[in-house]
Amino acid sequence: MELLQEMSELLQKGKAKKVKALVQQALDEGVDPKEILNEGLLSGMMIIGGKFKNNEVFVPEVLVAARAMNAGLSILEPKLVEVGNEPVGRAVIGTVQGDLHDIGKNLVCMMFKGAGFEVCDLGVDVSSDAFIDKAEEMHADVIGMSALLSTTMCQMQACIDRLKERGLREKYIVMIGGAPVTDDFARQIGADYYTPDAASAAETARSVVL
Ligand code: B1M
Repeated sequence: MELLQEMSELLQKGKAKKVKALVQQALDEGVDPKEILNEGLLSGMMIIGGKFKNNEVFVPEVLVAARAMNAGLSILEPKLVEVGNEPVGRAVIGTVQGDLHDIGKNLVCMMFKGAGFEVCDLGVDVSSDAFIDKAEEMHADVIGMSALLSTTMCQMQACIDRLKERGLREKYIVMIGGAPVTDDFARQIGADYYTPDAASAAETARSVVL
């Protein structure tokens, strides 16, 4: 669809306001929000990711594209999320310490909300104790950690170790994800679940708590 192609191209150029306007236009025209997410926003982000890897674009370009992505997501969120009356469970979700990538984590938060969870989004660069303290405070069922860097994945292990030190490991369902994370890694560090994408994370969490 031409509109989604244009959205993807504007996202790659970091045109946040225009991306936002096109997301609104697509919604007004009745385009399925999931189609807007996958074909308008994520497709553009994936192209930028490939160019970043090949040194065709650099951090500033990626940063503005990411801002445009988040701007688009802010319009899309209410359509992707349909909250019921009673939450099915509670989740604290964040990107681990040292890691500033937030797009995947934002999607995970949205999908959890859409699956009926009350979600506390802790943001990025979240320490182990910050995850645990908030989980304790809100009586969470799930601690969800995202990591995008091979150098920050170890923070997931650190959080699990910290849960053990504080005698709280059995109290929480620990879920992990992010581009470098794998099922093997999850098993290795003793996480409960690895899921490859935001939608399956939310589905898994829902099926575990219900
Ligand atoms: Co970064 N970056 N980055 N970056 N960046 C990557 C991750 C990288 C793979 C690019 C590359 O070289 N090919 C590479 C990591 C290499 C590695 O460690 N293996 C990299 C690097 C090296 C860096 C810097 C070190 C660059 C530098 O400064 N020299 C630096 C680190 C900063 C830091 O965090 N301390 C850096 C900085 C940045 C920006 C700030 C410019 C920007 C982030 C802006 C932002 O997030 N607001 C950025 C971006 C945008 C990327 C790429 C291009 C795109 C990431 C993204 O948002 N993808 C990325 C390349 C890539 O991934 N192809 C790259 C879209 C998003 C929807 O996918 O987050 O994977 P993702 O989420 C997916 C799944 O992984 C899953 O669900 C989502 C799909 O539904 N998921 C979960 C995620 N979390 C989950 C949790 C779950 C379950 C599923 O359960 C709880």
